[in-house]
Order: sequence, then structure tokens, then C-alpha cells
Amino acid sequence: MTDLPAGLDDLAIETPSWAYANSGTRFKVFAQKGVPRDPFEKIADAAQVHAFTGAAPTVALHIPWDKVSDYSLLAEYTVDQGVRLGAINANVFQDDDYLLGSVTNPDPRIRRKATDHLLECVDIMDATGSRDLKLWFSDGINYPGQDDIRARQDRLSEALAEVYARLGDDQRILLEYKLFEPAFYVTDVPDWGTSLLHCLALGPKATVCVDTGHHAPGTNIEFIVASLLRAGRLGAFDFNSRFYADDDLMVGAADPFQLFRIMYEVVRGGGLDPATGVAFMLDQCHNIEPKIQGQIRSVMNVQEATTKALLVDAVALRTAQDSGDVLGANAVLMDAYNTDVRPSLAAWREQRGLDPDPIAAYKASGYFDKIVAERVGGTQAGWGA
Ligand code: RM4
Ligand code: MN
Repeated sequence: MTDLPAGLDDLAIETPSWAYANSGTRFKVFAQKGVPRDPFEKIADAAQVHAFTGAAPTVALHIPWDKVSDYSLLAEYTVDQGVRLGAINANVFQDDDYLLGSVTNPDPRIRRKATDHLLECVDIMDATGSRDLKLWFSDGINYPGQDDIRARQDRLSEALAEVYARLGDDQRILLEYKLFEPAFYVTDVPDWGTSLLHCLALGPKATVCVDTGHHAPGTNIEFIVASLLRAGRLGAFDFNSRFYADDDLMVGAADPFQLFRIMYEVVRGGGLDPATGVAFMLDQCHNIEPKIQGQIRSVMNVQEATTKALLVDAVALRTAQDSGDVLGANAVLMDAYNTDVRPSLAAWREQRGLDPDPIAAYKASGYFDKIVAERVGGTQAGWGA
């Protein structure tokens, strides 16, 4: 068994409230049994992921999906469950008004409405004690000439500046990017360059969120991670994996080697140190698999990749690199990747009073049967795709 690398204890993974709700594709949302009917039940499910992994202490909210009348009450309930509230995700992509965009819409009334929602999210952060406001804009255009590309950037920066000015000292904007979809010709924040440009213009409390599913096939995501960390502007990850587009499958499922390469750059750049403020969040939808188990498996996948990244022999790697030993350097990295870290992680869990096999322990706990029996009636949560 490999010795446990130092640093693993620093890894905290945030799970998204929407992962516990019904989801699907634009063709069909399949309802699952026991799915939460309100934000409280979503948090209870998220607490299970933390209880069995010991590594998922926070849960992100999405507004208005998780709208409640009293956010302090929700925050208290969350703590009672053994977890804490994390990032607040704004939603300016599901209102009929946003047909032609939200903060970049040519209509000033609609821009005002969208910006007001973002400001409302900061109010919620004040009540929940959240540090991060995650912004993803579906804004863009489908046809050349449809709107003025440059004017849309101006409108975006105006809205962002207003929200930035409203942030408290310890609050941040995480600006997410996505290559395409739902806009097909131009997306207003399509890539890390655009996100970074806006963040640099805003100031130090604005950082980039890298959603691993939001790139063109073949994009070297670890390069982006290394560059953003170097610039001090890597705010967060939205982890998931993709085979084709924005598949939102479990992180590490499609390409565990890519996840390892990403986590290696995180380790290399000091991003595991909580002081750098990098948030490790999941942004996934479990359309056909059990949701809580899917989240547990995802947390384990990130832990495995991180442990392997921590095992890279930095001295041997540097020596090989400095002496131009191409294959030797590559071998150092591959040795770490090819290590079976599952026994080490099982031991790590046992040392913390956790079951070495979180999935088996969760299945044996009876929680799923309990929520299936209890969650009868009401309307299951979902995002109505
Ligand atoms: C978007 C983006 C956001 C997420 C929504 C549900 O594609 O990834 O982070 O909040 O989906
Ligand atoms: Mn995302």
C-alpha cells in the first residue's frame, strides 16, 4: 500500500443541490424515486455524501431553483445536517424575457431585470454566509449580424461592474465560460480568455470558473488551469466529464487521465492550499444513475486523481526535466498515474472513522429506502429540461 500523501486532507469538494434533483436531456427528464421536493431535502441528500466520504462539506445552491423564504433558516438546517452552504449560482437563463440574452440583451429593461437578479443573489450570500457568486451566462447569438458582438461585451462588463461593486470584502465573483449552447454562433463568454479579461477589468475579487465540460474536444484543460493559477485567477472548478458536448457526466468517468493531469497542475500550482481559494465543485446531472451514489462516486474519483497527483515525485520530475530526459520525466508522471491509490484512500477513510467503501456503506445504510418511503406527494425538484 502506498503511503498517504500529505495534502489530501485539504481537498474539499462542493456538491451541487441540483445533482439531487431530477434532470435529463432536452428529450426527456426521467423522474427517479426518492428525489427531493425542496431545498431542505436536497441538503439532507448532500449531507449523506459528506457523511460517507468526509470530503464534501459544502453544498452549492442555484437560485431560483433553491429559493426559500428564509435563507438563514436554510443555512442553520444545513449546519444541523453536518454540512455548510457554499456557492450561490445565479440563474438568468430560464425566463422568457431572456430569449435574446440576459445581461447582454439589447433591451435595457431586460438587462436591468437580469442584473437585479444577480444583486439579489449577493443578498442571499449575505444571509447564507457564502463567499462565491457563480455566474454562467447562456447569452449569445445564433446568427451572424443578429446583434453587435462588441456592444454585448460592453453590456456584460457594465452588469458585472455593478455586481462587483456590491460584493462584500470576502465575497467573490466566479465567472464561468462555455464554448457554445444554447447560443450556437457566438457565446458572450465562450472561453477562459474572455472570462479572464472581464475578471482582470473588475478586480481581484473576480476569478474564473473552469467547468471541465465546457471546452471543444481536445482542449488542453490542464494548460488553462496552470495559466489561471499562475495569474492568481483560478477561482473554481465545475467538475464533470464529457464525451461529446456538455454531457455533465460524473467527473473522471470519461477521461480519468485528464482529471489526473488537471489535478497535477493544481498541486503543482499550489491550488490545493485553501489559502489560494480554489473551490472544487461538482456540476453534474445524474440522469440515469442513482444520484447520491453518483455524487459519492464523483467525490471518490476526484480524491483518486488528487492522490495520484500528490504522488508525483517532484524532485525526480524536476531532475529529469532539467536534464532533458524526455522519457524519464514522462515516466515519473505515469508512475504516479498508474499507482493504485484505492487501498491508501480506504486506509485514509478508516483513520477518520469512515467506512473504507463509501458506496457500499451508503447502500447498506438504508437511507435510500427511507427517502423513497418518506418522499411521497409534493413535486419533485428538477430543472425542467
Ligand atoms: C450550465 C453551467 C452552470 C450550471 C448550469 C445548470 O451549463 O455549467 O454552471 O449552473 O448549467
Ligand atoms: Mn457549470
